[in-house]
Amino acid sequence: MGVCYGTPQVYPSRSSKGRPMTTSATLEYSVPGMSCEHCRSAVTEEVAAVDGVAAVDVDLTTKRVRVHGTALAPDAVVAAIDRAGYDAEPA
Ligand SMILES: [Cu+2]
Repeated sequence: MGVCYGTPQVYPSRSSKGRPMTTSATLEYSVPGMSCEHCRSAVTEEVAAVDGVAAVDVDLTTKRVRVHGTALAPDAVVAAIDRAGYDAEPA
């Protein structure tokens, strides 16, 4: 006995839509040596060249540098600030 209703329909799974495994993050540093627009552009220029950096925010009032990006390497950011001529402390 038994009735065959045909092959069951199989819907293709769409779950393999791959997204890159990168998480965006913001790093913040205290750079007390910054005092003017020149400092701001020097730091911005160096940090913007670091891999993964999407945006650099320099606040001269609080002497903070905020770095936005994906897969950021904190060491590389600190090194870039150092290249610009300033000391960065984790904030
Ligand atoms: Cu300056």
